[in-house]
Amino acid sequence: MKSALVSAATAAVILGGSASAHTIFQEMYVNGADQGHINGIRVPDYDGPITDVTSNDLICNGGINPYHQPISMDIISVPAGASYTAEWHHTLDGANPSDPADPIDPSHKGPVLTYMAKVDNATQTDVTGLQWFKIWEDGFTASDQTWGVDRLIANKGKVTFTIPSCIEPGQYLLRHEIIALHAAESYPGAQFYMECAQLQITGGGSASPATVSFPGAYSGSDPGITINIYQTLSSYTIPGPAVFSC
Ligand SMILES: *[C@@H]1O[C@H](CO)[C@@H](O)[C@H](O)[C@H]1NC(C)=O
Ligand SMILES: [Cu+2]
Repeated sequence: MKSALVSAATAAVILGGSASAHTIFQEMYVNGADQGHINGIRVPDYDGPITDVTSNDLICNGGINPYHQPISMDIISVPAGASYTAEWHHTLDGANPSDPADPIDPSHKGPVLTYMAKVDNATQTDVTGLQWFKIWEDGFTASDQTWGVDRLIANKGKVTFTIPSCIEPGQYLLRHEIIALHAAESYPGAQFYMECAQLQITGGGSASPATVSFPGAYSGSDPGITINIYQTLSSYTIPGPAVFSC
C-alpha cells in the first residue's frame, strides 16, 4: 500500500506539473555578453521533455517538440576558456516573473549538464553519430538536499560554466540539458530537456577528449535516471561520463 500511495502522490505531481512546467534553453551569454534571444540555438516551439533515452530526439530535441522556424543559422563565436551562460525559461517567450513555473517548475528537481561535440558545420541538419564529451555538471548536494535545478531557479534560469581552454578550435554543438526527476521512480519517467547551441570555438589547443554517443550514453536503468527523489538521499550519481577537464 505504501508504494501505491507514493505512486498516487507522484501522479498528482505529474498531472499538476506537466502541462505547465516545462522549459527551453533559449539564450546564451559569452563572457557575460548577451547573444540575443534564440540566436544560434536550435529551439523547439513546444517546451515538453524527451523521455526515451534511445531516441534520436535525445540528441538536440525536435521530434515531438517541433523546431521553431526558421531554425537559427547563426554560429556564435566563443573563445576557448570563456565563461558561458545558458538561460532557460518556461516558454519560448522568455522571462515571465509572474509565472511560478518560470524558468521551470520547482517540482522538476534534478541535475543540469553540458556536453560538446565537434562538427563539420554547426548548422548542419543531421546530428546523429556525433561524439560528445561532458564539460560541466551540477547534480545534488546532500548536505542541504538541493539540486542543480534549485540553483538554476535561484539564478532566474541562468547557468554559468567554463568552456574548456584546451579544446581544438572549430565548430561545435553545445548540448545543455536538465534531467527532471519528479516522476522518475520507474522508466520511462525521467524528463530530459535539452537544446543544442551552434558555436565556433576560437583559440584553444589540441586536446581530444574521450567521447560518448547520444543515444547510448544513458540507460533507463542508470541509478541517476530511475530514482525516487521523495526521500532523504545520501548521494546521487549523475548520468553520463565523467566531466572532461584540460
Ligand atoms: C552548413 O549547413 C547548412 C545547413 O545544412 C548549409 O546551408 C550550409 O551551406 C552549410 N555550410 C557549409 C560551409 O557547408
Ligand atoms: Cu514539465
